[in-house]
Amino acid sequence: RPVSVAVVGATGAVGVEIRHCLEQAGLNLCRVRLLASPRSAGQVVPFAGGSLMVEALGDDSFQGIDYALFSAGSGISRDYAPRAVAAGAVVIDNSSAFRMDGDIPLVVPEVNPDVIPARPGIIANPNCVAIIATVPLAALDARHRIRRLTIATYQAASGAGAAAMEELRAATAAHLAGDAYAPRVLKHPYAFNLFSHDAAINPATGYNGEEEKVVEETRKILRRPDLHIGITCVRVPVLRAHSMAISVEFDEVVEPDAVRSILSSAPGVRLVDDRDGNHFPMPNEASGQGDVLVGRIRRDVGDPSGRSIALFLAGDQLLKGAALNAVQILQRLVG
Ligand code: A2P
Ligand code: 11C
Repeated sequence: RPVSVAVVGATGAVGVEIRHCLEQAGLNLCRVRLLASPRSAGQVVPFAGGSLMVEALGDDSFQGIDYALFSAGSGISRDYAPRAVAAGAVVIDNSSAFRMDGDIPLVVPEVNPDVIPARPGIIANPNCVAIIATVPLAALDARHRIRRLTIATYQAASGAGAAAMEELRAATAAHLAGDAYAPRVLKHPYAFNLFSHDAAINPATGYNGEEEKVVEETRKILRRPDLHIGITCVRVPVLRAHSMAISVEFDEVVEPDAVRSILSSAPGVRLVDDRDGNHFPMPNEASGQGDVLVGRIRRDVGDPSGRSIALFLAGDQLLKGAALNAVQILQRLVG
């Protein structure tokens, strides 16, 4: 049957991509409501060959809506997702508001679609790093149990929103012109620089909020609450794809060729592992792609036990890391 969908945060970096993914998802849509702040109300945007007007989010936004996709930050999700559910909608929430609640499913469709209940209320879309990492890691863990992960991220501006992407463009243009640029969105100079992720540091542990989310969410998605994960998250001057170096320690010695073979048929993964051409995953090639690019598969010789494999991967933060994953969840729900 035709379904009605609302997009909350429809003008944001992720919201724009949700619109594009909805256009391409092959769903039978009878109604699409685009919701944002009052600042954007009245804006007309193209959609599926026609146009739609952005409306201000309000109490009556969810009447007659079957599915509501939220991407306007945790505060808006906390306030409005329960109201959307009360109005009869199923919520797919891209914020971190509900992800670690025990009764809220945290879903990557290639990894754990079975946790979607028959009658869902809120379904959480995971953190972008957790999604991009778990797509290949789940395929490996299913064949050879993973014991420990050591992750270094190279995160794009898009994870901090449309304004941060604009800041990267503006700061780079100013730098090239020899002009001064005072950072407005992110704290540090962004052009030709990189810095520790902008989430606040937990003074007790020294880990920042992004690192903590990735650890907790990866354990929940993989159903491995015991998994040891060390992580350092860094923001790099890339527009929209996150990259990661991951060392995967298995319970047993696993050959790099076995890892390559598993990943070559893993859903949502594309191998980019050309040693002769020195061609491996890059954020510019991951941008606009639904698949996670994985390569540089080799033994991690830093682990003398021989049980560790090193990987490098890149995935589009706005697509698989956010909008596409949310729309893929919607496709599963609609069936
Ligand atoms: P708006 O564009 O009207 O500010 P991003 O993560 O790229 O910064 O996007 C955030 C999204 O959340 C935008 O669509 C933004 O709308 C929306 N948003 C921000 N504040 C509110 C609010 N108070 N009510 C509804 N939507 C909001
Ligand atoms: C980033 N991953 O790249 C963050 C943004 O948990 O949804 C998204 C934060 C989240 O900065």
